[in-house]
Amino acid sequence: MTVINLPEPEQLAARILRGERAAVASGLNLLDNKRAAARDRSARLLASLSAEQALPKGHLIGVTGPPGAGKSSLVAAMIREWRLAGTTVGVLAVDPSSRPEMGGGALLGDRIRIKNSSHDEGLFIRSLANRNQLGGVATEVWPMSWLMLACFDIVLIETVGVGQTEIDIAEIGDTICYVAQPASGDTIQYLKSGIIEIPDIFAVNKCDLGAPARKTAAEISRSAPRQDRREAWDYPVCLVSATMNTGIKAFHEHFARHRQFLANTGLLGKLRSRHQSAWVIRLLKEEFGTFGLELAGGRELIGQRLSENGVNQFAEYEQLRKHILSRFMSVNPPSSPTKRS
Ligand SMILES: Nc1nc2c(ncn2[C@@H]2O[C@H](COP(=O)(O)OP(=O)(O)OP(=O)(O)O)[C@@H](O)[C@H]2O)c(=O)[nH]1
Ligand SMILES: [Mg+2]
Repeated sequence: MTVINLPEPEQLAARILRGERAAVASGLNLLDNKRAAARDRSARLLASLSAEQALPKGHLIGVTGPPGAGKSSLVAAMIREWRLAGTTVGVLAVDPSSRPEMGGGALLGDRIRIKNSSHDEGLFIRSLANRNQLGGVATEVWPMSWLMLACFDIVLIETVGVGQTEIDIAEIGDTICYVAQPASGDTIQYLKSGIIEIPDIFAVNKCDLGAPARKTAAEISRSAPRQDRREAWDYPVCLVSATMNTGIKAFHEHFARHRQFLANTGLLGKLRSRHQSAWVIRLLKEEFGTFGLELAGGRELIGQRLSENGVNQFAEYEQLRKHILSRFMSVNPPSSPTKRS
């Protein structure tokens, strides 16, 4: 029998914080490991990472939009800008839709395209293709993003916008960008739905197509939330072309501007705290249902607790989980199974 010497999660955390790519990869594998034996190690890794960084300085960006809008091409163009400026970037490419015709190929293709700027220590890409969306992408993507935030300046999550995913991504990212394409039915649908409220930055890609792109941008500008909806943020709608590299610089600068806006207004801390409560609640609900959530004190109390300064969300989650389990055991101890009627 081979004995594999796994690194202690605390040591792994230290290496991740030093920016070691191999450690980032092992850490993500550990978080992705659903076996019971990995649970405790994952929890220790996350607890020790967030003990070091209560509010990671990095910028967590979500990019979403309909299939084929050019998200991956645009992400690749943005990465070039960031890397030129010496900014390090981690990417999580998520395709929760399990589109059978794609077979994960779309993301692999994306990886190759992004690889243009690879062999680069400052860029790390992890693909999460064909996920079972049970519980939503947010449950697994949040801890992974948190891990990557420990060592990259920018962590970018790319998802395909299919309704629920947009809502999920809004519960993760500091800044959300929606990529539209000219004259697309998806974009019209999007404009009609309530989720137009979600993004902070809009891009209409493929502006090399001319008039249809300008028309779509005008439609989005008309539908985008007004300035006063979220403090003083002005919701830019950018005409860009990822393949022609048009408008990328101006588009790309809005991300740093939004990050600055969040920091200046104090929204960043609030947003992260809201996102961490959403994650804990979502996970507990997925595992134990509404009854379990109530046993842990209910949404409101959990939210309050997690918004307190210095609370380690991952440790808190583990504690709440243990608490619920012990309550379940006392309600229904294993030695006296209830009879089925
Ligand atoms: N004309 C034009 N085509 C573009 C532009 N950007 C991307 N494309 C093309 O649009 C197609 C889709 O681009 P992707 O970057 O794969 O789009 P995506 O949104 O990531 O697609 P999925 O991952 O499948 O949802 C490709 O054939 C690109 O070459 C652009 O600026 N102009
Ligand atoms: Mg893509």
